[in-house]
Amino acid sequence: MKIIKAEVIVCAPGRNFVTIKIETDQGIYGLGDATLNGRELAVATYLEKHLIPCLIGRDPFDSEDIWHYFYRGVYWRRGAVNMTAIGAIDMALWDIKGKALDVPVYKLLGGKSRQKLMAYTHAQGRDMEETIDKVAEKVAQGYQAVRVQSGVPGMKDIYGISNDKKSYEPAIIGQKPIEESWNTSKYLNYIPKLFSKVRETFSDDLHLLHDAHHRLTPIEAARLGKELEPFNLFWLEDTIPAELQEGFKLLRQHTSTPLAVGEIFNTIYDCQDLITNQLIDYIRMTIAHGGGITPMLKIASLAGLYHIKTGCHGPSDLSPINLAACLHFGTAINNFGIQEYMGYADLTMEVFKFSHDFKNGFFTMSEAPGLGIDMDFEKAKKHQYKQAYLPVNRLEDGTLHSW
Ligand code: GCO
Ligand code: MG
Repeated sequence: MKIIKAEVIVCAPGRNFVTIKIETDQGIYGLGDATLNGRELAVATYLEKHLIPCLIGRDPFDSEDIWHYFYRGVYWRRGAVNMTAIGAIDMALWDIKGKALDVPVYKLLGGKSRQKLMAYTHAQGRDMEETIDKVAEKVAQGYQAVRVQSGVPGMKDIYGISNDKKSYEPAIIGQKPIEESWNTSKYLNYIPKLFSKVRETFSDDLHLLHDAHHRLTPIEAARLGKELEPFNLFWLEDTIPAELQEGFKLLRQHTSTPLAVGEIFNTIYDCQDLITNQLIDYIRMTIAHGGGITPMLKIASLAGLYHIKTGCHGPSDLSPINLAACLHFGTAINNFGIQEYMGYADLTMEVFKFSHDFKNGFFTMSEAPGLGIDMDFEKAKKHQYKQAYLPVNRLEDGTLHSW
């Protein structure tokens, strides 16, 4: 089998998405998600100008060699743009392999390690009351795991909260990022009170998660982790900036709250020390930004040695193709932990066809060959890309802070 053509589809059904479509001489095509929120065109151009020309003529079954060809072979390594492009190609190759053999991808990765996959969703409110209502809504929908984010008294904009009550979309259309502001002390004073109320309102069995979005110093994160211990979180995510790996040692010594990190990592080298030193409990890298299914299997194997589980990043700013790839991966590996799932806009689901079933907080896999996804290419064309940026974040005195 040979790859004869590949194209990049940039479209915006509900929001911007970048997709690679790889076509073979046997009439089978594969799809891969290449969306890197706010930097979409960099990945699209890298794919079009540099990677696709070298793909033509290759056998899609040689996915391991193709991966190394684009990783080692280009000399320049790592980085979000590079790894997202390689990840999209790898995803599409596994899709082709599954379709060619008429099996779902998970069967090629190790088969069924579980019958269903638990997902967590997001609940967010502007204040404590609204947040509790939102958690109740998600519980009523059957979710057993809910990420809880809330507006903080005395702070105007905050990560994860939608001001217009619609579903949260952090990338704002425009020529420049909008600016948000932040006050760590107000946040740290409020979050334990919020979780105390949430735990008091809901059963002990409800899994609660929280994302600090890289905004704390190690000692601040240690205080938060410690103060949240009585409320028994499933995980506390991205407390300190993820590149500050030394900080995790300090944090880990202070708290038994489980820690999750990795959504901005893109290679095994970003998490190797965190895993081998047992400084985290969940690795949150995702298929699209982590370089594809091929390297993610290796990361899961390394993590498995240390009883660290996966919790793949799965926001609505990655397409349903990435979600499908995460589900195949999560089905096949032993150390699946949980899958993030925020749902998608209706427009998104009109363009992306997704065959896996979701009910009461769990996914079950369809037996469709490949990744079990497809795209309406004609409809996709109707929704044109518009430049959008993630916000930047400043402390109240104007100092630039992590968003
Ligand atoms: C999450 C993430 C997202 C990111 C977003 C950036 O845990 O789902 O933190 O909300 O902010 O994916 O594009
Ligand atoms: Mg996050």
